[in-house]
Amino acid sequence: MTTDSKTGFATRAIHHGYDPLDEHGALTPPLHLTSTFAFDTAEQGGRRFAGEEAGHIYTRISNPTTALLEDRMASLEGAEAGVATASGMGAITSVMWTFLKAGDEVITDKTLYGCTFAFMRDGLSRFGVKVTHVDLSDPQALAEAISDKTRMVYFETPANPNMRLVDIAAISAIAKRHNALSVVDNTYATPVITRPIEHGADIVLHSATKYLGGHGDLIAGIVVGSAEHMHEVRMVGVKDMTGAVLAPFNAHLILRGLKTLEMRVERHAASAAVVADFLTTHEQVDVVHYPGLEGFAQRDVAKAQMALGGGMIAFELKGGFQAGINLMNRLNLIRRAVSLGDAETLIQHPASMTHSTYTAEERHAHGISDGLVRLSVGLETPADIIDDLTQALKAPHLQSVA
Ligand code: 4LM
Repeated sequence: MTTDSKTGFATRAIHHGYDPLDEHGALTPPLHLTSTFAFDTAEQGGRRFAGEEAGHIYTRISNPTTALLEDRMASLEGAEAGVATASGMGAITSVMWTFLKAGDEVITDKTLYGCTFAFMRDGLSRFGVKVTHVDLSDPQALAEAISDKTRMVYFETPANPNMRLVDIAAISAIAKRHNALSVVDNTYATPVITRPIEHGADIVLHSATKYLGGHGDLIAGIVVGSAEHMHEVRMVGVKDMTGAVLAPFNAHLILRGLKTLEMRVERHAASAAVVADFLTTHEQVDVVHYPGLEGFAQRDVAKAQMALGGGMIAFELKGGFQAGINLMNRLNLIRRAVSLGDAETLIQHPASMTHSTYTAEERHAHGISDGLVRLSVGLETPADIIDDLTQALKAPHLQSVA
């Protein structure tokens, strides 16, 4: 179906880029499980390689099932084009290896997902790219740090795991004035809540493993942006530098996930709002970081760029680190697992799990406290999630920990 920007988000998530009548009436888009594509003639193969004729060549470059996902995600993010990748890390590294070279600088926020942080510290730096961490919740700090060498400004909002927000419009405007690309990891918010390109960002990427897939059954990533940038990411970052191409089967599963993205994210956010309210009033809880709370430190930024508070909550217990561990061990319904955005509510401890790639000193310097516990609120009945937290927080050993 041909859709435009006036067509509703959910309608585009279900129909954009596909007409069943083109495929024998098949309501569900076909899954093209093929690694290569036969050419009519040798000359045609030559023309496709030369870029003189459109058409698929080899699935590491493009595939019809994956292309539909790329078009649909571009539509949902308000971008011209997209490139799907084998993982969120594949999306991040493909973008970096496409646009950065030795001598360039990346300015990034202080808080990043653990493996993104490790890639920048141990990967990019080995190849002569300078990585500078700046507190991007303060646009003035970027204005002071940015220079002619800055090729890219990279951030997550909300940031994993502490929920700090970055004002996309303010940061992208400063990047643009210095000819630097602004790249936003929109995994936590999803385009249901925030569409960074509408706020001036150049490139948006996701771990599609999370809300986009939505069912905890695959690993994937996606990048969207201008057609020109995406052509470069495809032909340099994915095809040659990382080879991090998405399997068509996983593209098919993500297309299925996208059909319910809007309603899932709305439900995740509605439940998270109730759970966050519960946590703020609980006597064992010291601090709750959730953008939907009136008392959230960056509530003005949340209101300007987030349609909903999202499904992720970070909190700390009065008993600190050990109380958080004890709470996790007492839970029955809520699963102790990394990842996020699944139907199941998941809890994890960033300092010992997703962010153990930081040293203790780095976590301290980058605002990731040891006592922080992260909750990905799932799609279960909210009262059951709260009941599980209530019984676990009642445990006597939690109360006795000082
Ligand atoms: C986690 N996160 O936090 P792949 N960007 C963000 C992420 O949270 C992640 C990635 C990229 C978690 C994984 C264990 C904001 C991952 C990387 O895992 O490569 O799809 O995405 O629990």
